[in-house]
Amino acid sequence: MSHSETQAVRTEVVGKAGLIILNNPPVNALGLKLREGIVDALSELNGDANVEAIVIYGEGKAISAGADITEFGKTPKLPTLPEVVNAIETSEKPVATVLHGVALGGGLEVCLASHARVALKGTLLGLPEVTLGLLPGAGGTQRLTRLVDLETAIDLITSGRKVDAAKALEIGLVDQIGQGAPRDVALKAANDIIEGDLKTRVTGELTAEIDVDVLAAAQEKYDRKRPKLIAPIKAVEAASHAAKPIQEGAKLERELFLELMESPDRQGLIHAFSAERATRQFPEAGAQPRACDTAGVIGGGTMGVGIATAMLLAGITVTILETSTERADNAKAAIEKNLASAVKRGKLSEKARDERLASLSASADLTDLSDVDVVVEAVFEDLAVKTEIFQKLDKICKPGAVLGTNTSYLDVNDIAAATSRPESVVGLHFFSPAHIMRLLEVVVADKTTDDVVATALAMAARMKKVAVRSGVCDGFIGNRILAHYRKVADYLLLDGNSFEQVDKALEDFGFAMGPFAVGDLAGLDIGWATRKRKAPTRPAEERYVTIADHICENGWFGRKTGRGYYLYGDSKSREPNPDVVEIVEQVRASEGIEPRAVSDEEIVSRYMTAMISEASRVVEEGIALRPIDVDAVFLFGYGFPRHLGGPLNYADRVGAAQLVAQIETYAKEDPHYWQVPSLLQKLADSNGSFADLN
Ligand code: HSC
Repeated sequence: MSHSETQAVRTEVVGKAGLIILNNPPVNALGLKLREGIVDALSELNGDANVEAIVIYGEGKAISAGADITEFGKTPKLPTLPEVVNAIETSEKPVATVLHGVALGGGLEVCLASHARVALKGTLLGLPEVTLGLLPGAGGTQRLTRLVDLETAIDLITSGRKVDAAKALEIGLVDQIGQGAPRDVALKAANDIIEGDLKTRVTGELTAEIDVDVLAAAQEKYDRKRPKLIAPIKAVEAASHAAKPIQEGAKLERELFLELMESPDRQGLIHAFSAERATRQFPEAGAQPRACDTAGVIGGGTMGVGIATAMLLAGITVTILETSTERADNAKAAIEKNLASAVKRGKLSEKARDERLASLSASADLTDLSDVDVVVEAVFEDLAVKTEIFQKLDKICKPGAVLGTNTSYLDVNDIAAATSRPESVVGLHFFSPAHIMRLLEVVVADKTTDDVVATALAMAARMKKVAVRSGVCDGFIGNRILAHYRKVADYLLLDGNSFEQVDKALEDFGFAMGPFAVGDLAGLDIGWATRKRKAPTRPAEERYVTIADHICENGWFGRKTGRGYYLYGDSKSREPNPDVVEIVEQVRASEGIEPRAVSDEEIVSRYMTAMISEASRVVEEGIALRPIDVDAVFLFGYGFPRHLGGPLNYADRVGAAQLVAQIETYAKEDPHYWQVPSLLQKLADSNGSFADLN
């Protein structure tokens, strides 16, 4: 047995087997050290007369998650991944790869260039580059199309979808399913190759069957999609070259990859990927979390039911609490329905569903929460109701229980003050439907202790939520910013644009739905109640648009009543509500407004500038830890277009100086609303960016 070592790649010779062992935690990303190591290892093992077959496998949790994302945007260092992949494919001695954990992007491309692939059960394989605004740039589009049928290849390349090992075997992406530790499977694979039991072949020498109709259908599908993302379209173009000799096709693929590297979509999508992970860095993250194995959820409305479902799905034992046995049973039935739908969608097995249901109980007796680790109160947004519940919980719950409130705007300090243990009280602001939406705002009040915050983080991780730390203010990070920029849509409507034009301009920009359509979906009565609540504190100088109030006075609350800004019939399409058009005209006339419609571009500019302004204040005041936390809130809770990276990532695209200039222009009409936030001004003066503050 011979042995040589580099930091990230080791070789080992066991009998006639030459092993290349990847060891670059946490996910064997193919950074420079790994790329150099693989090329050196191949050369060493090819030169070793004892070696008859070479097998690559990974240590840790995966064979490889692909190219090292942190190297993107920096000067590329040799060898490039396409060169590594080429060295594997052209190796004199046969090379197999053992796949475990995940084989993604460049990680899968290494496997595709190998002469045989053995996957461990449960391995996930995929080319997710499009989700980062890229395409597979190390031969993925060329070799996948040679191994599996074109339709399947195009689907995987353009969707970024992952398949498990069993499916990969079925479609011809891997040759065998292995059992045991990656190292044992690697030794067996080498032996099988030597004995002729595992066939090897050079993928690049196979022929890809290119059907132009399949390519055209895929192009058309992605051309039609809104927002129109360029990565899948370019990926199809790359795949169209797969009938050419491998070196030629791979070169054209690489050129398209490099083109995408320069695109703003790529920057935004990678920022979104990082945002999901960056938010885990809380100042309190190092504290020892308290237990969170059992929970009580108070309130069996949509929110409580969603929260209870999310907890059950995470393996937490839940008691759902309501004011009567009947209501508690209804809530339980609604949770059962959510779990049934998870089974239907293939997210949960029937066995797992039965196990989860066995850990659900419903009660109308608050004392049943005496022994739970965590309570989440999700009742009506009324401070008096909430404080009464917390006073009772204080008497009932065991010492050390975490007491969470799902309030979306009330002062968590006031709620905490209702107890003798404010240190255990934290805001846990879920987004509806809570078992689907990934965002959880963790609202840290003045006295909340670090271990309570760490418990919220641990619970969020268990529920696969994106937890974002927020300070206390009306609406916390998300709803506070929303309350500010949403007014712009009403101002645009009052001043002369139609609500359809505002919606359409913002949908063309990238939002799934414009603000008026969203209002109809959420229920216009919700905004109405908020406006009434805020009326006493509304500054006299603030412009107030009464259109939505008039719509609500007619009992038109949007989709749930069949009409709001739009009319909703049986079909999914929306028709502008002529009565609302009339209301708009009446309000304009009564206020003496001469309608003046602005361009789509200006609609987007005003809306985004308002959003960025309030987001900037939220960072400046320390409500959000960093700009990237604001981005995460909008990406995971408010449907912000992922390719735009979040409001403050988008702000850097526009530039602080330009944003300040826009605010100054708009302020000429409405100096109360349009004010330059001092942080934005500072960035403009110093030529800085929000990215510098992350
Ligand atoms: C690619 O491969 C391009 C190639 O086609 C061609 C390029 C060559 C062209 C050259 C032309 C000249 N890199 O998510 P987690 C980190 S594009 C660096 O928390 P999980 C992650 O940030 C790539 N780091 O764990 C985190 O760091 P932190 C295509 C990466 O178990 C830590 O690992 N590949 C990384 O929930 C743990 O990650 C993808 O898109 C990477 N590639 O999920 C896969 N991947 O601890 C992206 C992860 O500091 N990755 N990290 O926060 C994933 O989907 C998930 O991370 C996993 C693990 C499913 C791998």
